[in-house]
Amino acid sequence: MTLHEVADELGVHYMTVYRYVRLGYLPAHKEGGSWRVLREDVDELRKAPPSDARRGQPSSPWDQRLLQRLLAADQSGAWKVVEAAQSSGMSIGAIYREMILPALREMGDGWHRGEVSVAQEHAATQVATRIVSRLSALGARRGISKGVVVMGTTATDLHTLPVMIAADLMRLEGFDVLDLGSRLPAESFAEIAAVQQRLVAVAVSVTAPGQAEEVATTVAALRDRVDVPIILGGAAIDGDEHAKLLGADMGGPTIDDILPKMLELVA
Ligand code: B12
Repeated sequence: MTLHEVADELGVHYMTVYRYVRLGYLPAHKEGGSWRVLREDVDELRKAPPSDARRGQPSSPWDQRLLQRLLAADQSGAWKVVEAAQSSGMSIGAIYREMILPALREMGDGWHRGEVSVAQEHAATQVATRIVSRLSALGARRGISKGVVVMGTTATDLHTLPVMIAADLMRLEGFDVLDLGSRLPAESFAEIAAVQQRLVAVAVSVTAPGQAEEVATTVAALRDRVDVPIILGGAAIDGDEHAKLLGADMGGPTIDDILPKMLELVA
């Protein structure tokens, strides 16, 4: 259905329907440059209109609304959901933790179950990357730096987005992060870490499974060149013990497992 048809059917103004779409609680996709909505989604909305939707305020969970926009590869709609969350008072840290991370994880689960195609996942990841870049600029923090953290992946891990997000969450706590992205050879990783002033830790992001050997090589190369804690983290790291087995000083799957320890390091 077009947005005009939806508006007629629901008895609301076209702009109201447009806002429903933009704010993420009426799923829509583009056909030939204009929005199309599935009848069943309109029926869903009619069955359970969010009470505050009528006042123009979004009420469906933010992560779900963001996920819908990501899956529709709708960059401006996705950013509008983020802006709406921000104007409702959500902090940048909360936008990462309560919207972006759950939306990406759910998208990954959908892909794993075969419900989200590879192309859809790639397009959604591109939109998410752009959203994170914009959000990152908004989150720039002033004040005294807690020191430098050099962060990247192994030479075999393609997951750049987790590095970007984890780097931003560290920056929000006052660390200066040198973000090396993904697939940097271990020697280059160690070389750049070794010349940092005020280096307080090196963070290796490990998301792709099956990289034990590559992780151990990266940690060993870093050990040769720096004497600060080496931290492993990401979806492929089970916890502190796992990180230590791979030769690191500490680790955990999420940044929040590690941030308190990092803050202790520099206290
Ligand atoms: C986008 C994506 C991709 C993109 C990455 C593009 C990019 N620019 O990043 C592409 C298509 C390349 C990709 C490829 C693959 N992927 Co992928 N991918 C994803 C997806 C959907 C989102 C990733 C993301 O950004 N997540 C959001 C992150 C930020 O969530 P998070 O990990 O919970 O976040 C925390 C950690 O990352 C942590 N963190 C990150 N770095 C560090 C460092 C330190 C020191 C610390 C402490 C913490 C930390 O901080 C975050 C905040 O707390 C996930 C789904 C998911 N559940 O995440 C799958 C996922 C990560 N991929 C997965 C897999 C299996 C693959 C492939 C092997 C698939 C394949 N068969 O080819 C390949 C691996 C390729 C390779 N060699 O790297 C699995 C990994 C499973 C696992 N580790 O056990 C997941 C979980 C999907 C799934 N449910 O199966 N993928």
